[in-house]
Amino acid sequence: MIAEGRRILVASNRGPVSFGHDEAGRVVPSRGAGGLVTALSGALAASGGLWIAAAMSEDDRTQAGRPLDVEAGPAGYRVRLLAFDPATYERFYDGISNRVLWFLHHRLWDVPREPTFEGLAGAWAGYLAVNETFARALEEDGRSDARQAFYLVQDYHLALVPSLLRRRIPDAAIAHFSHIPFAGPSGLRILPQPTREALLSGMLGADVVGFQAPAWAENFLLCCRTLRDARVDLRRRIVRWEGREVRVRVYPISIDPGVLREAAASEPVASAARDIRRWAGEQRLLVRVDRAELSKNILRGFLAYEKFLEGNPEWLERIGFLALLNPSRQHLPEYRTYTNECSELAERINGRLGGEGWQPIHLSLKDDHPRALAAYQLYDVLLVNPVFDGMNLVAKEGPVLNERDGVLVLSENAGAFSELGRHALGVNPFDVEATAGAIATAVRMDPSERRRRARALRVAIARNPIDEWVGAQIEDLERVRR
Ligand code: GDG
Repeated sequence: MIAEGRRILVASNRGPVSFGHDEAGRVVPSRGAGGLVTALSGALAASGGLWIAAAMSEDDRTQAGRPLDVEAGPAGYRVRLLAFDPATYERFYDGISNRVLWFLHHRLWDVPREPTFEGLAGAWAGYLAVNETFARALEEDGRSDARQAFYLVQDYHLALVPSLLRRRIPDAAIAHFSHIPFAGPSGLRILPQPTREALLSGMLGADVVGFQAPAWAENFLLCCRTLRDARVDLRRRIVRWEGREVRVRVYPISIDPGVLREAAASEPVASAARDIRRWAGEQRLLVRVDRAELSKNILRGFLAYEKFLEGNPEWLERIGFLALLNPSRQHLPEYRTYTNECSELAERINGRLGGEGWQPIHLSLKDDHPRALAAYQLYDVLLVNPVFDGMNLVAKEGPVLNERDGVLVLSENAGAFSELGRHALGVNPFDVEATAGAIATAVRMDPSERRRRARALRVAIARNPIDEWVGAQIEDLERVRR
């Protein structure tokens, strides 16, 4: 039983419900179906807990402040949305979270040119203000039973919440979890000193600081060594800070195969599968499924496929690349430019290597989850080559649904590599030639080897059930309390 007698309070930027409006103009809720919602709902419902999140749209703002009830199985939990002044929220969300912290931890800057940090102080003030509001809301909602509450703070958006909450409730039980990678000391040194120290000391307000993979935990520990007053025990993964011991731990997030299979059994998925089969015909199928996101390394993926076709012309017209990209952060110029570059590169390759009746790359740029699930069922090779990625759930979802003993080509820099790398074909995501080589190895792999690897991937994924992620964090918090 998770967190017996304890209430769980979750804080994250994006919540488990969002609001839109129907044709009649009525505000209607929609439940988020993302991995985090699946991972947390059970524990929240079991503890009668509360999820605090930001109101991200105008419709969300109409629902802010009052408690909203969310059903989860037989029980349910409450959600509270926090509304912010739009300019402050923009500084927090784009100014710092998306454009500084996301870029920093995924190493997305073209460092000879960027960053220049113009306007950093103003943006940071917005980031601090939003983090303060979250800490205050957590305190207010947990106050009646502050000693009995477990606070689970999510991700880089809320890196300051642990220390801000600790100031309000000195003996609170707090865990912070980063869904993304963590830059090492030399990467972090790109940030001005006060900013990077605020970030580290913010996270060190927690009792438990969690990451998806050992490499990100190590990077965090190494960064903490740069703080004058921190004592870091690398072997035991403990940081002594302000008279407390902070445990740095690895909690690889998982997926729920049952929920995924149920979603894949729907008619929209069957219809998308028919569509893909029609397009592919007799060809083998190379698939990628990603947000149209800089860190996912889509350009090098296309270049690798081009190189593979050039080096192995017997595969022309015998393998098609289906790239399903869900548009993301299109209000940011970097993302619009990158998405355009992806389309242009696909067009160039199609123009060069394609011909009458055959296009090597089919690029789909839309939010179409059923199509992604259908593509998982049908791939012969799944390319997951992010430059850096906290975990990457596509690498776990694909093998669970795949029906063709498909081969996973997986970046060594995805968090998932530490769990799945042995059964995948690992690639250095920067090495286009090596990625082309991995595609060649995958398409030539003999059926028994494919079957063995596909099975091993499913076993490795099943070995880490989804409840484990939150369960292990709660156990560690309980240990700290004792
Ligand atoms: C962050 C970290 C970490 C796919 N197509 C559509 C769609 N999907 C779903 C997939 C999958 C999810 O989107 C993508 O998950 P990832 O883990 O790959 O990526 P991030 O969004 O970058 O997530 C990551 C994760 O947090 C969890 O901790 O693994 O490392 O970066 O579930 O099935 N969803 C919708 N439309 C699509 O067209 N709505």
